[in-house]
Amino acid sequence: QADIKSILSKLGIHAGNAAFSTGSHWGGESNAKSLESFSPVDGKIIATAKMATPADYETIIAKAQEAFVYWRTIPAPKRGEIVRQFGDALRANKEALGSLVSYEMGKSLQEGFGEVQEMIDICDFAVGLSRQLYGLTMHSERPSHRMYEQWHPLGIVGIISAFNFPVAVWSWNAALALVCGNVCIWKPSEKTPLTGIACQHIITKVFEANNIPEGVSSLIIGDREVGELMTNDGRVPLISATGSTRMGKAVAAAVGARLGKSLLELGGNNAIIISEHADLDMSLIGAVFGAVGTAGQRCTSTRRLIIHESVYDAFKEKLVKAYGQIRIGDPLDQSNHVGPLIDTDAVAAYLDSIEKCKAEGGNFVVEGGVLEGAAYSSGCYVKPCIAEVKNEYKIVQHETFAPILYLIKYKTLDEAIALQNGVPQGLSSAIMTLNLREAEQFLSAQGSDCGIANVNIGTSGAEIGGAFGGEKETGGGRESGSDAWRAYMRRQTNTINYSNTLPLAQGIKFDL
Ligand code: UN1
Repeated sequence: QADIKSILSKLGIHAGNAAFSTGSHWGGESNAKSLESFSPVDGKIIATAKMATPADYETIIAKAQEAFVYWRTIPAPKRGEIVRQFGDALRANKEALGSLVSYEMGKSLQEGFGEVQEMIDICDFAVGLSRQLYGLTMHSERPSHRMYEQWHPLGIVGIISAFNFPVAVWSWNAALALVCGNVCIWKPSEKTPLTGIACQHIITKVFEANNIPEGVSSLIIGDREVGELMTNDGRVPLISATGSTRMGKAVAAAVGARLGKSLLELGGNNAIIISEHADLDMSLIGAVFGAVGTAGQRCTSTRRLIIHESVYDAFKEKLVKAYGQIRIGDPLDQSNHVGPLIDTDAVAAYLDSIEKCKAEGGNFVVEGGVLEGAAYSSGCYVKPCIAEVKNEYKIVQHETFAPILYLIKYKTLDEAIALQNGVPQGLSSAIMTLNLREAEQFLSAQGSDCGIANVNIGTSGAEIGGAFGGEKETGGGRESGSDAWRAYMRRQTNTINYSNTLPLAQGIKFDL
């Protein structure tokens, strides 16, 4: 507890925190509603924050609009330099911020540090990118004409993030959006406001040291109402939202109704195919980390294992044995593998899914349940469990954000790929095989329909260098690496005539 206190004070978290920040300025109406942040680790209230009101929202938008007029004129490599300094500030705060992520969200300390590492990595990526916002040049069909395209910033980018990666997902969006010349408004999950406040303190110090005016990167604390103000607001050209498919559909409808842009990272229902040609020891690590890591609360968590009939029993036995070794408990204790679920609502959803699975005929080979006793007093610690199921069960088609792993048997690779694709979601997928033909078929156009498809790696733990996101109900957005930056910019096609006549395209004659 003493440790937590010093971490909180290092990161600028007080007992009561302001509702918003446009940079150095923190504000909010004093009579506004409060939001309490509970730690699922011990069930204690860590601190409270005020919730932003519609008037606060207007203050933030006004500052952001003003800041954009300034920020878009700063050369991209100079914006990159600010993001470079932000990366350094994260390096200096890695331990404190990673620990707070672990305490407020409940993931293991290793994963808390890993999350901050993803932030540092995306900053490095964005610094390089700030000199590589390339457009194409084209040859004009008309003489003495030149055509090219350039990429301009959009304006205000609204970022709505989820509790499970409370800080990294913001940074993937913010680091790219900022080097692209946008300003950002971030609404963190109401389950993890404090890690958001901590990040805002860290980035603000960097802006202050560089005399950057208010409003380039703002934070707004609130619930769905604040989110709706953003999604309905024509002054926010891009909304990047991470969360459930249900939330994503509401965001897409609101943003679509005003023909704005949305970038959606929604649910996954990720499977690993374990072929008869798999290295089973390696497969075991990928499958177990994928299923129980972050207590099954990653959008990339492994939810289904599609196992060849010839290795099914052997692999099941290995899994059951491995699940027997998993240590569940305080995530700040590095000897534990699995921490708590985010809250007791998540525990109720986990229990409900187990019941539904049983009702549909699921056979549990590792039983679930809620852990009891002094060490688990928050009521959020659950046992990772495993059930043998059919892919078509309703519950198997649904993403439950908890460590429930489904086993499905297959005979042919075509059948395995059809099972893997046979869900509404399309985020991450993997095959474990040492057979080249199988691997290539899985990666081909007849293979996985997901945004991420891996060979001999599990479904979770993607590196920031690739484009991250998925198809179907996952929402179609791509964040972080590759050319994901384009989503944060508008493309402008430019044609320049340096001749002394004005020929029309398509050979049209128009003489005056
Ligand atoms: C998420 O769960 O929202 O690929 C993001 C991974 C992490 C990111 C997960 N790098 O598992």
